[in-house]
Amino acid sequence: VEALAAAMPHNPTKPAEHGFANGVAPQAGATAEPASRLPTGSTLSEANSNDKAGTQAPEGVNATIAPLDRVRVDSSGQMLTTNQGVAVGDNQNSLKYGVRGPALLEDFILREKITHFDHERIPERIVHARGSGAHGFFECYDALTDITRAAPFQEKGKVTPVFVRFSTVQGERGSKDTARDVRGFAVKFYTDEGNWDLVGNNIPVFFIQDAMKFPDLVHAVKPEAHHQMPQAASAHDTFWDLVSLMPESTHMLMWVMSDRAIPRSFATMQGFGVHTFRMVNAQGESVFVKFHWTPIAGTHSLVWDEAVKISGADPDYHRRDLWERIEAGAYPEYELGLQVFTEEQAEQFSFDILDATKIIPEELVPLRPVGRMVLNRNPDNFFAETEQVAFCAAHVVPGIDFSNDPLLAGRIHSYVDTQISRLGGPNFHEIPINAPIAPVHNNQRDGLHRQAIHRGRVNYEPNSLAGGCPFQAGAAQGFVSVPARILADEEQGKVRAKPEKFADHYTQARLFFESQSPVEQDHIANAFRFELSKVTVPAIRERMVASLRNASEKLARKVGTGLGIDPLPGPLPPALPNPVQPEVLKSPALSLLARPGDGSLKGRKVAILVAPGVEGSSIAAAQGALVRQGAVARLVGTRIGRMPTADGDVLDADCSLENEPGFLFDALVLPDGAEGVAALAQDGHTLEFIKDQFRHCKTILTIGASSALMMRAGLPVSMAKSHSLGTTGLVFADSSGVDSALQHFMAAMSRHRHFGREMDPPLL
Ligand code: HDE
Repeated sequence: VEALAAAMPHNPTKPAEHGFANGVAPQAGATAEPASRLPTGSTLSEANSNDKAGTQAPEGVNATIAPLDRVRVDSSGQMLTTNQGVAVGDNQNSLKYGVRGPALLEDFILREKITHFDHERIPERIVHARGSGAHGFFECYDALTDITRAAPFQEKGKVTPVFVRFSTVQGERGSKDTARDVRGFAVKFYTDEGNWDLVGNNIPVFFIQDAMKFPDLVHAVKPEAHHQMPQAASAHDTFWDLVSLMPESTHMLMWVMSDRAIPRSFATMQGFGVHTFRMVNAQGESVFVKFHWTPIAGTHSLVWDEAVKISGADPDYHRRDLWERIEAGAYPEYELGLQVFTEEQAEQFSFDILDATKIIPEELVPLRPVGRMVLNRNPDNFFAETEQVAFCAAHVVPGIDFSNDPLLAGRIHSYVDTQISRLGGPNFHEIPINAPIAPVHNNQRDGLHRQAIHRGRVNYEPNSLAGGCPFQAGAAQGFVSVPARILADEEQGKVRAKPEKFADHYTQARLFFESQSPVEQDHIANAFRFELSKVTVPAIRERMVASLRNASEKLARKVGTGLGIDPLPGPLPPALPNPVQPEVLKSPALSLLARPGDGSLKGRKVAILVAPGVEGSSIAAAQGALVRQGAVARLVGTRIGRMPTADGDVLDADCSLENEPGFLFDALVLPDGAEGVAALAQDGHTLEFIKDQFRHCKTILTIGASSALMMRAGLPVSMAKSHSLGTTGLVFADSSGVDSALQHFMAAMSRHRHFGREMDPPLL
């Protein structure tokens, strides 16, 4: 404490607060030096060069650590106290008049404890309630000063700390992670010129074109108003009623019915800013941009049957995956890419760039990679960080600006508004996770829970009594809006209407569907079938199929057949019968398969089944090889604990067939050893385990005696054996050939799934 007091002369208990480095207060009336709280030189050491950008943050380190240290609490070795710092002598018994007598009102210790407890919950977010967060950093590949003066892009290798929150949209705070849903992908950049929030999703388009419809959309997709069901699911009447009446949602429906809506991991999904934004350079020149995050691990998703099962066995599946990847050093990493285009280009496009239901195909405007983001640190406290973080689409910094997208306009209003009630007043920007690294000085004062103690009598501007401080930054440093022209709209005056191209609801829905691989198309059709089969009103199902006919006859027919709708209803009359010819009819970049990633096994989970009497040496070889590749290889036993192997060793199973079922793993190793295999065959969980792995098209290595397990599970072993090793994702080995089989197994694993095995309905 003494050392701290010496370093922080002004207020030893609240150092470095509210923008003054080292806690030193300004002299009354003087101009405060704007102090950056970033570590000296926000560009990290060139000594850590890598082939991408020349710089890399040291593992496990990022620049938000130091600023948040001032509020971190570590109670180890400390005495228990009240919130007033009074030591508590007895934390077990309330104060009573005699051991059997009444509790006394004067027990301020009990009352403080219970009162605090009574208020420990805050309202959950109205959407995106379920979320998981991580700290990290963004590193710029090259200076982007030609197009923007935004702080993170000013220097090659510049590092900006970030906090990211991933979320589902529909479900409540405690709902399952693997619901079919859009995922939020919200990034807070703590730039040295203020906070910039890129509050995006894992899907680049949205259901609606205008903020006016957002409350209706959310009401319709949330659990139904009368009985609050279903939780975290869009498969119900009110959602499909609304969207079938709102064809502008068709493109988005294609994405949410695709496997994008059931990602394997937050580390394997893309992120998008969705709206068109602007970037502005120091000369005030602006270009339009779309923001894309691309996962280095590739885009990978679950299959529906797997997602449903996971939601029962591990509702925290994505949260756990994110946490464990970071703890294990398999840091999720994403590349930021920009689609940059001019207003003149935008005017020529067949679609309107202000319409959030449209993408710009990458074949039309290619992605320009500009930096990478690494998530390398788990939060210390879920509530303080992940729950209290407040993102806002309006938080931009000089160099970033908005377009006139009417959906974005509504968002610019909504976030702070909702946070005022969720976080209990207008001062939530002072909560540590929300506080910018850049200093904050203004005359906004007071309000609930104000933390800053502003000095002096001046709380207005202009003033002479405080030397005019805080003073306006002016155009050179301050935020200046782009003086955008509004094209040809001057004569229209105020209208409640949309541009004509907004009415083309189907061209890009078709583009998306046509750009998918056959497997992905099947999954989209199956998802429509599943969701609509849960709709109880036949007219809603039929209207949806009628609408789909405008996007794809093939899809509509498949969905109709799956729902027993025969003959198909006539197509819904489109709002724009003759839309402009699109530039691109097929965009391979829209397929999940287009981004297989680096093929790394880092963070992938492999089950090695064990029972007393399995052969130990091949298991050790498999575990060692997988761990060396960064995979998580777990011994899944008929029970947990130690068990002898056939070759005189001892294995320690850290999970069991019962507590970690097969669908929680990315791949499977089945052991050799007659006695152990016989024990596994006795347990019905083993066969379920294998069937799920097979059904979900995962890679399976079968060693020696375990072939019997495959037969017993009813798998077409002879078919698989006749294929060359690995092409079906089923690899067989006898104990002598384990090493080469392992190489095939790991190569097959890097392809994630083997959809050639998929059957609808499944034969097993
Ligand atoms: Fe949001 N959205 N949104 N949204 N949104 C919220 O803000 C809203 C939209 C997104 O992890 C809310 O603090 C409106 C698009 C994410 O904390 C709320 C409209 C996109 C998150 C809100 C949209 C998003 C939110 C709820 C239509 C992708 C979670 C709690 C005009 C670009 C952030 C909160 C987090 C959260 C409003 C549409 C992304 C109510 C009015 C499009 C990732 O303010």
